[in-house]
Amino acid sequence: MQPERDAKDRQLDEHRVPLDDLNMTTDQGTRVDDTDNSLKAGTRGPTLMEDFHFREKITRFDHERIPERVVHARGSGAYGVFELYEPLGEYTSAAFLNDTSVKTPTFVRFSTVAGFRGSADTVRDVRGFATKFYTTQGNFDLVGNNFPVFFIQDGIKFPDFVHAVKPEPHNEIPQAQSAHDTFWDFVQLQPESLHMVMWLMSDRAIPRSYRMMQGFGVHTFRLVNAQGQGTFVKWHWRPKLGTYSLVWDEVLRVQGNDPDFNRRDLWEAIERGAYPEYELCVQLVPESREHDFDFDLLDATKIIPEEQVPLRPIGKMTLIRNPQNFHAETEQVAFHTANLVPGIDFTNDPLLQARNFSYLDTQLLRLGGPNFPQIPINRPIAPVRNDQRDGFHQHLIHESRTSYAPNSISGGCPAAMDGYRHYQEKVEGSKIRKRSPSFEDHYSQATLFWNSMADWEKRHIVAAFLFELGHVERKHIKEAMVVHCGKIHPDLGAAVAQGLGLPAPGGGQVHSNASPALSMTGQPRSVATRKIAILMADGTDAAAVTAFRQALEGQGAICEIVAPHEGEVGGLPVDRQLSAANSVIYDAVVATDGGALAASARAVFFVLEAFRHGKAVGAVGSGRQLLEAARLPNDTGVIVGDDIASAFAEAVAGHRFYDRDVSGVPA
Ligand code: HDD
Repeated sequence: MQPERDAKDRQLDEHRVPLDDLNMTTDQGTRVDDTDNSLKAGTRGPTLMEDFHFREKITRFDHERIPERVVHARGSGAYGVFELYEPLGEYTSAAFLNDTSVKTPTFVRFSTVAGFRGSADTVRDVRGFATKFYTTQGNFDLVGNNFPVFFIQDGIKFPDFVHAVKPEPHNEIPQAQSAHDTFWDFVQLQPESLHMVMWLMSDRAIPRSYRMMQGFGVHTFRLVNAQGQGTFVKWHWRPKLGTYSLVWDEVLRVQGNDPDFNRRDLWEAIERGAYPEYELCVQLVPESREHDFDFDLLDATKIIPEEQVPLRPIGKMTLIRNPQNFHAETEQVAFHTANLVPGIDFTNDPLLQARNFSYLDTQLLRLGGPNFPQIPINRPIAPVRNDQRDGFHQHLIHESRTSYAPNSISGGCPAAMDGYRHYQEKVEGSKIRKRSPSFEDHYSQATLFWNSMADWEKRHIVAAFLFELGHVERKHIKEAMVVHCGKIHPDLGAAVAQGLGLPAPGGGQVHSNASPALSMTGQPRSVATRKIAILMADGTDAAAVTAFRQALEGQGAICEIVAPHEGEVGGLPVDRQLSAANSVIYDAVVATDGGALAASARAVFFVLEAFRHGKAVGAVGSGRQLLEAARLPNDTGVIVGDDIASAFAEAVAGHRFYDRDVSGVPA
């Protein structure tokens, strides 16, 4: 079913250019007669200056690029709609958080952080999760990430951090990687980043899909009710499909097989009508409890464990529409942490305070001047009236004879009244360049994260440290990191030291607290939208394949027939030929033919690789011969038989079998 059209969608109609006129024109609307030959003095003569069409065409081409975002350059966008579950008037006066009948249009941009615009999607990195709510009171931007903490505590360190993680300055290597000296040099000298680094080394940094990752506002913000009372709030997005990740070895291979893996996944899901859903949850902390924690609420390197302050679901966002033009919408969207509506305010988190400067500043450069809020994707659905004027690319014709306040000529309009009121927080202090002592503990929550991980998650974290530090050239950086790891947990320190061939760090005392909510175990399970490769060949029993396929597709899975050639096999259309397919772009694989495929090294590799990455591997009918040819151990998640559809679906819904021993699997 097509989602309803909302106010933002209708507003964009005035800017859309349909392909309803087949005649080409210049930018001035003059019909073009020939766009293949420049105007020349004779067929072999020089091009003439007066060829205005040639000059316009080339000039426009020369100016097509705008600066990519200095961070989060690679991203994908989608339109959505936010629906509130229950009015929150007790905490906030924000209209869109008070009226459950209102459907608020949104635009979301997911992104990686470090890579350039053309880098691969599946890299070890933080993912941006930025949401623009087009509310009736103006735009509210929730510019978050898929980790709940950040690398630094004070925004003045942001250029240092970004310079360290970006490619190194002398040779611009490596692209979209933290596995290099300058990043780890920064980390070893700036231990406030360690908690975030634990998230970065975990599988959270390699999400299976933008549809299967959480989002966090990170900072403590403030809700303010109609009486002017404040409540601290942390924002969380929780994907309905659960939070799932790829495995590292797979990530490396997806980069080559489909660098657009996450982007394509989001696009295709929305095109297919499998609209991604995220629940918006809040952690609410009364102001009276501000100092009740063993960390500072203003410190963005800390979470409030869910066990201490539970998550309260307040609404749901559904992504319902793909953009129509990447540049116009996804590239030109401009987020800003200071785009707020009445009822939502900041705290003094020094990272947030810095962001409130940086985002406006960066858009001025990136989008070429102060009128970027008039770009269609950025326009609020609320009316815009003020005395701000002129500048490059002004699109509006202000009819008013005045552009100042107060005025008597325009009846005093536009008048500033009944608008956004900043929370009246009492502040006092001496001007000082110093952090609060309450920001000093950099290890406790890194330890909390480690303690909360399942065994497989711990193994992956250790492997990630070893991969990353294995790419570091300078020994003193590795040594320092081993010491930090030991302070986070002696087990982590010992494992990393062992892999790096360094002495185990001295064991310190660490706490044993855990926050089970931090582990990715126990996620909602569903086979819906999971992609399954059905390996088939000429001669496969098509009826069995069709029955299997229908059973899986009936539950929302996406099945693709992969066969040695295009066209048809057994009367069924082939989706991909084997030489153009790879197991890493699927969630699971089922073999349905034994003969031809068992003799194909590529098919054998296909199932071995899927097995190695912990995926469900099935065999129907003679398909078991392929599994035998691959010498697959009879392990968990390997499902063989003639009626395996429901057992296989159950295995796929469980995502991965992380406890398989794959050390001897040659793929
Ligand atoms: Fe930032 C982009 C998220 C700290 C400065 N940031 C950007 C985007 C996201 C975040 C999701 C991409 C928005 C989009 O899709 O267009 N940033 C965060 C989070 C942070 C954070 C969750 C910490 C909690 N950022 C941060 C700091 C600064 C910036 C401390 C500077 C002091 N961020 C920027 C920026 C960017 C940006 C330079 C680049 C492009 C843009 O803003 O629009 O201004």
